[in-house]
Amino acid sequence: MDPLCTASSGPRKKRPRQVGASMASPPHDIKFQNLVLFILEKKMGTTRRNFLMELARRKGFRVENELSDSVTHIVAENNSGSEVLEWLQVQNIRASSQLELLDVSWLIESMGAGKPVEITGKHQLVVRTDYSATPNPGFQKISQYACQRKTTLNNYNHIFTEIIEDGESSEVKAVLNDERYQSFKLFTSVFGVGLKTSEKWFRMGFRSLNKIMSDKTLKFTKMQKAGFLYYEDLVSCVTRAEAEAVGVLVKEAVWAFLPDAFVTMTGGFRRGKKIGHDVDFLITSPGSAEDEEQLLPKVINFWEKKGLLLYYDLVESTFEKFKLPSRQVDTLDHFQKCFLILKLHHQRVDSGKSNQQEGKTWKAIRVDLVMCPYENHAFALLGWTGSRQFERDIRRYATHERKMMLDNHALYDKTKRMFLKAESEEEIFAHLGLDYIEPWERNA
Ligand code: DCT
Ligand code: MG
Ligand code: MG
Repeated sequence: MDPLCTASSGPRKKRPRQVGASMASPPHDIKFQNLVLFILEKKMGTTRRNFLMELARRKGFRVENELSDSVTHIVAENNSGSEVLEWLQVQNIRASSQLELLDVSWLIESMGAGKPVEITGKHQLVVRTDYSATPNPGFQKISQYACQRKTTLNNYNHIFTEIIEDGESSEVKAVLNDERYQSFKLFTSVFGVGLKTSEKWFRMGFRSLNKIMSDKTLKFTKMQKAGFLYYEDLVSCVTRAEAEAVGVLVKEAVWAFLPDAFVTMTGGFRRGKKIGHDVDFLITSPGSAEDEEQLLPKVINFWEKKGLLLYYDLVESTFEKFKLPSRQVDTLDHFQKCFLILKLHHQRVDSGKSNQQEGKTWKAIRVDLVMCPYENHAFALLGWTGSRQFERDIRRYATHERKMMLDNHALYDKTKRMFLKAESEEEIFAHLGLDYIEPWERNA
């Protein structure tokens, strides 16, 4: 049994019965095996800590009495991240960079939800990055920002996504079995179907894609029609070999019209992922603005003539040169872009083996092309490399730690009241006073 309230509080003499009662309570089943919590008593007090520990355990969380190596999340109240780190230092505990420092609001929300809620910036405790003030040189500071951490693909701390992808936790299994969740997952797996449409179909009583597809009363967008038509191909992930083959197609088409253009594979594949849901490319050219504007329409036309174009949506640029970067961390950029489905013919080596449909010699692949002005290419590259979490964090970092504004187009220094130019991602990191993080270390 896991005895409660013994770590730092010591036995309470005044109300022994209350403590004794909780100590005698039966052990609770741990529902979230990959999460090990430690609740900090400092500034919270013994009574509240005991109460929260007991409640969290009842809700299926594993809560340790003492801080150990196995702890993954420290929960504190009225403490900043820096204060928690100082406390750890005094205890002579070396914090691993994987440890999450969270405000008690995260625990309370999680208990309310009956499962660990997604950790967002509002839950994460702020650590001031004043390295000079660190008395213990061996002590490793943890940053709440992914742009100050190196997150490779084999990183161990993907607690939530691990749990979710492998479906190992019983709580997650319950969620996964939920009818509404199942339907939303199924419906949104169709290209062009978002939460709003899923909600509508669910409320109309639909539970399967076949029923939806064969319903005569429903109207589908062009995007959804393509989504249904190429459904099997699009839900099966794009492999790196396929991504490289698409890269050859993209370069061939782009260089036919703009031989000096730079074509870079971005997104998950640039971060070293072996599979993806699409293949993303950034295109830029030092040439004229007119050439730039005409390129994507020409490329589309080129593929259409070759019979490779299954679907496209060309979004025209709304980019304005001296517009301040957006304050929102999740906002979309203004570059010209094209969302496509391309027909990728199977390479000779694997023909016949990987495709299920008899006689089909190609696979439909989702491709994103982004065209940016040459002087913005470093910002666009940083933005389109992701991960989304990394992008959010680096923007938050720029805003809160540097009084700067960063988005996919530019970096603006609010103190100096000027745009900071960059030719490369390294220069953007340098402007932000950050150590450079390689693309394959941005898998936050
Ligand atoms: N991005 C962006 N603006 C958008 C869409 C995406 O800045 N409108 C950024 C965020 C990550 C990157 O571009 C690539 O996006 P995705 O292709 O959606 O994600 P991914 O990381 O490549 O993952 P996947 O392998 O599933 O495609
Ligand atoms: Mg992608
Ligand atoms: Mg994409």
